[in-house]
Amino acid sequence: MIEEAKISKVIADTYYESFTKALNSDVIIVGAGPSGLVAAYYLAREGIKTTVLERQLNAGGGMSGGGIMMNQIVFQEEGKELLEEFDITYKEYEDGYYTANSIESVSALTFKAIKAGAQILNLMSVEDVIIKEKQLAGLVVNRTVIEKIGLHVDPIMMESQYVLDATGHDAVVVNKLIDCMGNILDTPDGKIQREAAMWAEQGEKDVIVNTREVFPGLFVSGMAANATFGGYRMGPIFGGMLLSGRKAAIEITECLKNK
Ligand code: 48H
Repeated sequence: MIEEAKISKVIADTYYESFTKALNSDVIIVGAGPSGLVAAYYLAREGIKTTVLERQLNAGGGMSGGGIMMNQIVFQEEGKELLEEFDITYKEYEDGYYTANSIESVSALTFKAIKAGAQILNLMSVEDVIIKEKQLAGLVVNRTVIEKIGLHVDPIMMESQYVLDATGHDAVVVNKLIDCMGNILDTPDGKIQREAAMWAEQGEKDVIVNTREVFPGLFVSGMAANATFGGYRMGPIFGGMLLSGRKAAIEITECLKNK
């Protein structure tokens, strides 16, 4: 016999069991776009307790929509090994230009991150940072719907050893950090630099260089890294995003090992 209230109880019990576990993570990744999902996969694969907080209903960030809603995306030579790692079907269009379906790409990244052990909590919006003794110690989180409607409902707090800002163009966590701590970044004026104009080739290089720790406990990846350090944008080519996520995971794993 199927009981209606039992269906609800199953959902509430199992959701809150995993939600409670996520309150203390090794790493919280903010944003389930391509760089965040790739980082989640590589971290979780190492047995690192990884939580991804995503504001939207679905994972994928800016990857799902391809270029102006044509759901194909482009990868360059350097991105090919990650297409293979994630088992994404791709075609070589011309020398050095590979293409894949954006929906399949997002699905593969999401599936592999979860299967590796990462937990993705969707409809969760990061609204503030926890800073203790000049170290990022966690995040302040609210339900997206509460944020959107503008209800006066207090958030909750989640702690982690490291946070990865993978929020794309908005670099939400870095911006919050600066609001709280002033202009403390390793940039000429200590401020966030904002991303530069379109230059795909340079932007793809910049995003790798700019992926790094920006404050004790806080790393940046993907477009958040280029927004932080003034890197160029690159349009719907995604090799750099995937490589950036992997670099962030490798560096965070190293830091956790050395703690
Ligand atoms: C929780 C949040 C919050 C918040 C935002 O934009 P993304 O796809 O990020 P990346 O950096 O992995 O990929 C960038 C790529 O999609 C892109 O935009 C490119 C290549 N642009 C080039 C160009 O020229 O424009 O994903 C970020 C994710 C999204 O899903 C957001 O919903 C989420 O972060 N997010 N999640 N709390 N406060 N803010």
